[in-house]
Amino acid sequence: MRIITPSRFKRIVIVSYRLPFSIVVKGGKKTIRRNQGGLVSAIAALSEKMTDAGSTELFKKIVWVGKSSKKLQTVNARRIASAKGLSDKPVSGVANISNGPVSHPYAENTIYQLVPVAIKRSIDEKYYGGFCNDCIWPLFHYFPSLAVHDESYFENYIHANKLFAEKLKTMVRPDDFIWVHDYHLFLLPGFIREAFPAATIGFFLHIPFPSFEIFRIMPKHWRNSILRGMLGADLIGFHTNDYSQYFLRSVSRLLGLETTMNSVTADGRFVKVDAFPIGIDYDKFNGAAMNSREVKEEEQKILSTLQNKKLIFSVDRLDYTKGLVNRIEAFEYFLETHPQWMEKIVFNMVVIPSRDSIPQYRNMKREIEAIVGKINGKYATMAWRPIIYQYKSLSFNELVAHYNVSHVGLITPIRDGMNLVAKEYVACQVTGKGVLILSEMAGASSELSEAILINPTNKQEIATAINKALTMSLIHRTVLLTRMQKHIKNYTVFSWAKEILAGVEAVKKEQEIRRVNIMTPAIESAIMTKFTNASRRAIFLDYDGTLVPFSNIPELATPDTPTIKQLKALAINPTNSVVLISGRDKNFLEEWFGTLNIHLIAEHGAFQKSPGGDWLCNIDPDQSWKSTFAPIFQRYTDHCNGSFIEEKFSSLAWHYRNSPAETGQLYAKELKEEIRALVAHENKLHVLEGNMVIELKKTGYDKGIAALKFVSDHIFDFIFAIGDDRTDEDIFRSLPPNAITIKIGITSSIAKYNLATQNDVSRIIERFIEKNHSISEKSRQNVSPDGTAR
Ligand code: GDG
Repeated sequence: MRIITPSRFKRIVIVSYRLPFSIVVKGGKKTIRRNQGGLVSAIAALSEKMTDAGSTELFKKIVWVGKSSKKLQTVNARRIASAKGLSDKPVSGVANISNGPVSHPYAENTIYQLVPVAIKRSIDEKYYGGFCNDCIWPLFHYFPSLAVHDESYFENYIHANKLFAEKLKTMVRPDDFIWVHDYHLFLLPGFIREAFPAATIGFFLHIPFPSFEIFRIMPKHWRNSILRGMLGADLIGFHTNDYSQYFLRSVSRLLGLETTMNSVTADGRFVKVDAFPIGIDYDKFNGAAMNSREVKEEEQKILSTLQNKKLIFSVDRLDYTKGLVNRIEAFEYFLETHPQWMEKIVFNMVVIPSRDSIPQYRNMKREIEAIVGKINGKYATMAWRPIIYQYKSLSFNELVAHYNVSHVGLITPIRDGMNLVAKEYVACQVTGKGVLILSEMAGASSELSEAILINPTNKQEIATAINKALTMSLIHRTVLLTRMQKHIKNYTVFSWAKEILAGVEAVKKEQEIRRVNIMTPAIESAIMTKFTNASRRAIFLDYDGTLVPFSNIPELATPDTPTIKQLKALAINPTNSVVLISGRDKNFLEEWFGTLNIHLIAEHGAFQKSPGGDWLCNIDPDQSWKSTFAPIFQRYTDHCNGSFIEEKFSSLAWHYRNSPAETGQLYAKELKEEIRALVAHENKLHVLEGNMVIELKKTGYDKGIAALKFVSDHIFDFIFAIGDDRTDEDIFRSLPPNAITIKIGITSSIAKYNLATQNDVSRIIERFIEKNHSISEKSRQNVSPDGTAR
């Protein structure tokens, strides 16, 4: 993919729950330490290494908005003495503003402007501890039974998101790219959009987005607010295609919005939804494994304790999503079923301390310790302890050393958004040529298909995989690693960030093309003036969704008396040519409008009739094609509840307006593809996509062709067209540039203006009618008593 250097933005404003560093107090001395974790590592890498000219500037001054901590404020106030760039090591830095935004030289030549958001402890407990950790985290990782649904959690979640929004309101600039991260801030894009309709907002979710059946478990007002909040962004990114499809499905099913494979239109705004799998700074890990003296020293330490035994390594945060207990049990099962590896294998399991003040996590830690103790007690010999369990963090050098010397990377989360450890493990394989065993439930498995993929709850599978990894030939291991390394070297964290920036830039352009231009009173008045000043007017009116509300049962959508009266009144002026242009068949139009002084165009232009004239057919009357396609349409009707077929002279239409939104859309896509493939090689038939309808019709005519022909046959100085359907886009496109085209509904269109609802149509026609009266009045006054013009 071509990466475009973003030019639209002057600043990146990152918003995440946590700021990227915290204060560490050791021996009375305070230092600043970069926080662990995927996001911080990713952004730090970007700021340190982005080499592309445009992006470098952008990443040299990052504004980061996050929750403030008491300690951080104290340190700022005391102005810690300076030191140089900050990598993983604790280093002190300069905090140059004690109150409000804080600048900090975080990495060489990079200024991080830190904007703390103050969140009271009582709110944070229910917001972060409650809603984020006890509801979203378990639910989105497919542990619904652990999810707590407490209304006060959600209230505090809204409150905290608003605090972030308030802070942003004080500092956002029009040329900022506001990049909101993760599940702590689902509502924030919506709040920012409300305050700054033109803002450029990206949202990235680092954890999985669950399937619709899991997501819908949340109370209706929570889940709808979350979706609406996310849709405030211009671009919504996930790690995998599955997550983005699950999100779109939820949007379609719960909000009823029409979606495509990678976009949705929300409140008339085009929103891009796509997969952007996060990568790592490959060269940093690979380079350290290859060349770093410190890493080599760490490796020696590990190897000296190993005494030629094979090493299995894992590192994760203490969390029930990581499959820690299952993993240990699987290792025990491996020992039981593969006794030949006794005393020849060591499982080095590092667990990073996390949330261990929470009882659930404390219990998990105890459970792990107990089971490790049990296994070691059962199998250990004087010379061998099967599991080395460490509950601590590793330095970068230690981490790389562990990755590089281990023969197997055993990464088995029950669910994981991506899992960067898997990628880092692969990047660090420079000497040992280890094998990656990876859970198929980690996002990373979509990319690392050369790993041995396992089901993390199946100990038999894991045990077999360990044995396979340990007995794999060097050539086989090298081939697999080389392929994976090629991929992660190519798609790094830098590519990830650049693609997101380029993506958001592209969305903005797309939005400009599809911009919704809402009819204001001033525009409406200008149209009325043009109407009055014109001497020959063509007025195109669509029927369903325009003259009458869109109905689930087309037969019931008949015009009421006021509408008929309006049409009569509008057509009374001989300088107005009123054209009712519809997809309906001619019998329907004849029945309701046949006696009016208006033009009728039926079946999208297949038939037409002038006032008082006969119906003319514009198409070849052959009907034989229908026998091929009717059975296909019928098959879809049988499978998709609520759908039905409408047969017209010129077409077959399959309506899904009464089907469940998502099912209807899915079948519509399939039907469209199936019949498109069948008609691809001949030019007699054409597939048309309307509002909740797929129509197969003869080629050579459409509403656009009919409208254009109509205006070409006469001379008009006022051309007006209004419609709600996709087929009306043909009219808008084909009419001359001076035509006034109006789309009903706040959705993107090539029409010049958008009218909010169908209810507004009768008001506009009424105003035309009023102008009619004043025009006739004027012409009456301009005519002498003898009938000649004055
Ligand atoms: C989310 C999603 C997604 C960990 N311990 C140490 C250490 N780390 C570094 C690793 C890695 C990062 O932290 C952890 O990466 P994960 O991928 O596991 O991500 P999380 O931050 O837990 O969470 C996850 C990620 O966001 C990115 O989008 O992949 O699915 O849950 O970089 O190396 N680094 C050092 N010592 C440690 O002890 N030096």
